Amino acid sequence: MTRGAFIVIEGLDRSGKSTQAARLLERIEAASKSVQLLKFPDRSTPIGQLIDSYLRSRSDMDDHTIHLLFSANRWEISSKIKSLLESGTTIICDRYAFSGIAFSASKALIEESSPPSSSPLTYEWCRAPDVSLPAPDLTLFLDISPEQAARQREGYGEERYEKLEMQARVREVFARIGKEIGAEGWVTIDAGRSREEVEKDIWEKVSPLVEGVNGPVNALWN
Ligand code: Z5A
Ligand code: MG
Repeated sequence: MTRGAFIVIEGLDRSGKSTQAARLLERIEAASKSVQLLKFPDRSTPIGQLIDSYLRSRSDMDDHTIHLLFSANRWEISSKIKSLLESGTTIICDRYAFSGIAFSASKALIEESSPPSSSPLTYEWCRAPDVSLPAPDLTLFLDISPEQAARQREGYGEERYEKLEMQARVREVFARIGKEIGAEGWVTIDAGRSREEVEKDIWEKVSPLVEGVNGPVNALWN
């Protein structure tokens, strides 16, 4: 018995994740396969609304608290993810736990973290709440330099973390995560090119998984 594939799209801000997630959804639907698009943060839930308010700088929160809320926002949907995969549905997920680590762990090295945290968030601390979530079968990391994203992509700079220094640090933490996951589960895509070129590379990696994946849904970092 095969199950659906769990495909995550990660990347820096404005790297084109949502654009590519929508295109991938269309492609898989066109192949008459069962597929669902998810996005984190999911701003529609009560936890997601707290996160939304924080990201828009309408409220402030301790760095640990907001980190745990991002994780809780994934846990509240984790059993749905597992049952969709087991019922044969492919999931495309626009950001996941890797964003959680990359953004929170980067704050420790950025002086402007607000309000200043008495105990800085380490990489290991940031990873812990997401251990045992459903593990992606493939993560596509859309890579673009923060400078190019800021210069060329609309909407940059509207939310809390969209500052060059922070984004450069986030890119480094993502690189560390990619190394730990390994080449089989983590693919870096050059997102500084046209939408069509990026889409072509993504499809090359995803199309073999769309027919289904063997074996149970793995647990993240277990
Ligand atoms: N965050 C966190 O801290 N902890 C967590 O656990 C999670 C997230 C899950 C909000 O995320 C913030 O939450 C984010 C991380 C943090 N930090 N910040 N800042 P979000 O996913 O809700 O953010 P968003 O508002 O959707 O922005 P985004 O994801 O960064 O954008 P994107 O999806 O990567 O890009 P896009 O919307 O597809 O494209 C941006 C623009 O560029 C748009 O006008 C496109 O038409 C254009 N575009 C796209 N592709 C191209 C190409 N190839 N060429 C030219 N133009 C393009
Ligand atoms: Mg997006």
